[in-house]
Amino acid sequence: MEFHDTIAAIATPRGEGGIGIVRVSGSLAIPIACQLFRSPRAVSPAELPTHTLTYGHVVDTTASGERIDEVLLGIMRAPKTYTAEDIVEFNCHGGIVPLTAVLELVVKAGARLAAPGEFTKRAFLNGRLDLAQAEAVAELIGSKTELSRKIALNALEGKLSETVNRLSDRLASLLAEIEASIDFPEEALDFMKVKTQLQTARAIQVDLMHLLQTASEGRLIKEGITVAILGKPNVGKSSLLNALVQTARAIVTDIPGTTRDTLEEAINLDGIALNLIDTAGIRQTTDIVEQQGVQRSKAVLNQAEFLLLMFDASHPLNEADIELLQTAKSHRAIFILNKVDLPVVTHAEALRAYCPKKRVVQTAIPEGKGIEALKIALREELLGGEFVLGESPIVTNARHKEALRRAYEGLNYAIESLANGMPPELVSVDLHISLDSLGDIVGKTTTEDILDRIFSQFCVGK
Ligand SMILES: Nc1nc2c(ncn2[C@@H]2O[C@H](COP(=O)(O)OP(=O)(O)OP(=O)(O)O)[C@@H](O)[C@H]2O)c(=O)[nH]1
Ligand SMILES: [Mg+2]
Repeated sequence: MEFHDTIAAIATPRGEGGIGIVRVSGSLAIPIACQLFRSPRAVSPAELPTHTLTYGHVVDTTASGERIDEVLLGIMRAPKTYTAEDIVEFNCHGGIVPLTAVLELVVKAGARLAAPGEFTKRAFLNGRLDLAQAEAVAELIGSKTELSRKIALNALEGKLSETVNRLSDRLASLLAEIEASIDFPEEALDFMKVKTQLQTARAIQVDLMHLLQTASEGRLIKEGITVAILGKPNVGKSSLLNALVQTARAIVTDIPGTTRDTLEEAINLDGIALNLIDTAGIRQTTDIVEQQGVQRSKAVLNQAEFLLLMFDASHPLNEADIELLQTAKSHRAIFILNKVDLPVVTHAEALRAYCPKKRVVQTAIPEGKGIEALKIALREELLGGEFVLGESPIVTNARHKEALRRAYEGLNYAIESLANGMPPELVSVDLHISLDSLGDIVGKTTTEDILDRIFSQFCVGK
């Protein structure tokens, strides 16, 4: 097998830190430690118990015998290690010079530099993690919010793989049953039997659909979403941005046309990364700078994934308001009726008359009124009402989504064929496609180049 050589890398980020780790995995890991490590008690790493840390020095035994760094040596013997191979970790001082010096000695002693993600790839090839779990390692490292961390950890612990494997098992038994009737053609004509198979296939399809549907929430949690605040001048857009980011980020004045350019700020809404955009108030204007701002607002209107459309309760709706209300129909949006602390001229009903289905949240920003309600409404709109992160897995990875989609499609064809009394050979072909696609997620049927592509996106040392 290709991975019988010993690999090494600096496993901590480049830069200065309290400690930095040179990680070595493979059959030479412990012999290399024996060659380079000296402890005051003169114990050889070969004699050290597994999963222990030992104080000592890394010494350049090839040349002067010079001490290179003062370290703690971590010894972890196979198979209960990250890669399921012998691992040693030199916990050095966290600077690039000592770390590189130690790494060079390790390489001189017989290890080779690890490619990005190669430790995790070994964990996968040695059967310690399946592919979905291995990918969760990268997602955990890259997670930007608490929620994405939880979902990644969930997947790393195998929750997604379990669900996928259960679906695979059900598909495989159905497939076995259908293939059995290839050899016994009279069974394919057994109407009751086909009916039961059809029911089984449909039940699997429903569960597959549920898992696939989590992908839109998954993408949202992983990548975040762009939310734009739009409205006529002076309705309170910048005040809202400031209230949501909890700092005086945007300039607020009572002069209409204060905001001239779009302004972006990232916030974390209960685990969803929001990229909030404040825009220039939309109106007809002769001011050249403001005209450009209005152009940008209109571009944002078309690009943002979600809109917060603001209206002023203390004024009647004007032309700009009505234009916004009309464009809102084709966008995901919440209406905000602001300034309800002033005598109210425009009521929520007036907004609903244009878009009966959109939510209306009433706010008085200087008093903080309605801000919490808006956050709740936004979370519900983005994630769907009853979203709670429970035990069930969420699909956050585009590759998994695509594989699930193929699995769903294959099953769908199989169901059509079954329903139309097609021969079992035909049904079987589509079921195989579906089953293989599920296998791709956990890496049962994944090709070498796809594996390479997945692991090359990891950082070196992981
Ligand atoms: N009474 C009251 N005044 C508000 C409220 N929200 C904002 N204001 C005031 O309305 C004025 C305009 O607020 P901004 O946040 O600058 O409005 P804007 O929509 O960003 O305006 P432009 O940038 O000009 O498009 C300021 O004087 C705010 O203090 C509210 O809920 N009630
Ligand atoms: Mg503004």
